[in-house]
Amino acid sequence: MTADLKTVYAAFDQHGDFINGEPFGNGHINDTYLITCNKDGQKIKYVMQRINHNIFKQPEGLMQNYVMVTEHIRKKLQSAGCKDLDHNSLQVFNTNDNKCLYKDPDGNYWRIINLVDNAHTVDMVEKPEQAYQAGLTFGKFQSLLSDLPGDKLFETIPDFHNGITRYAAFQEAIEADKVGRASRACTEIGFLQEHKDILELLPDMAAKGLLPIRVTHNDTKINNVMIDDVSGQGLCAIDLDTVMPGLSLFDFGDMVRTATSTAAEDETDLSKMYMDIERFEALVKGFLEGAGDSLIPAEIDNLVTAGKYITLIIGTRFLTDYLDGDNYFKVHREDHNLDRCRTQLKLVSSIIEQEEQMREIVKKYSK
Ligand code: GN1
Ligand code: MG
Repeated sequence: MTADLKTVYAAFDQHGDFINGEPFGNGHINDTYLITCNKDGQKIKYVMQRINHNIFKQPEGLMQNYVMVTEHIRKKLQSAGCKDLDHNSLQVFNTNDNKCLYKDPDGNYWRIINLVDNAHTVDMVEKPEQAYQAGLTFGKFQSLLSDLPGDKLFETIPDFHNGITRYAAFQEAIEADKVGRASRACTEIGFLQEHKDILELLPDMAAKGLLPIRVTHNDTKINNVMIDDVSGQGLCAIDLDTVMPGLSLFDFGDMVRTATSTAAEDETDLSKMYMDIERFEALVKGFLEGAGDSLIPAEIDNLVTAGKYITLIIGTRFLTDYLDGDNYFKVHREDHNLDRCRTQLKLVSSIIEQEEQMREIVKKYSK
């Protein structure tokens, strides 16, 4: 889509004259732009996003969460003595009429947030230290929000990490076979059918009341962590669209998926994709350190399960979207979603193979 970024920007109560805007980041859902402005002779940058309202059906509720969570975090960082809030947290900017969201004449929803300066993201972990930093950052995120009651938050996508409903949608997609692709994905369909029980593990535990409902991020992939350019330290979690009531294990699971894996999510050479045990160790260490005493033993005991659970869910979602004709995730080539599904299934197999060792590591750090 070609949006008139300058006009959208003008709807916000902004600080600086618009210079230009360019596509930014690798998100699969929203359209993200980096806006450069001139403020008193200095160049400043913001992140401007068009929220995909086909997927996030109630952008107002989503933004209520966004503001509540960012303000809560900023207040806590401030009282803990943080000197540079803009470098360590996100902030939502208001429109000229004092709203956190702008609806353009075509019905698109826009927001502007700060760009965390002197920082970057990575799409893949290159060394265990980055897995440690990701774990630490999302662990702290968990702990910073542990006193925010989950019921205050709006559910931006109901049943987002519900393996049972995700599997049902997958079954429907096979039966409908809308675009005639099912025959090209027989192996993957078979794998999912065989491993269906994994998708029931966390819902079963949650239904028994064994796991607390918290405020969780729900999209803790590695490129949603800002990393300081100089120190390499994790600064803050970004992409807060799916922050809502959930299980801490969803967040840890999605980190296992993206911070311990050795290849890109859409790698076609599957021999490159596996769960790296050194990165897993660094991730566990970071997450438990960051979360402090906010986790209960049942959560810690299920960290490994969470890894295979979320990875299988994302694999299921990629395959479902492939079978449906690529309506959900942005794709950049034919069979992109099938390729993505394959890496996830390979990763699930790799986690299953190493489960015992992984459990030993969790034990070592949870003492
Ligand atoms: C989507 O947009 P992005 O890249 O942050 C998706 C996540 C998936 C991820 C897979 C709202 O996240 O759930 O894990 O793609 N977000 C939504 O890369 O569905
Ligand atoms: Mg996202």
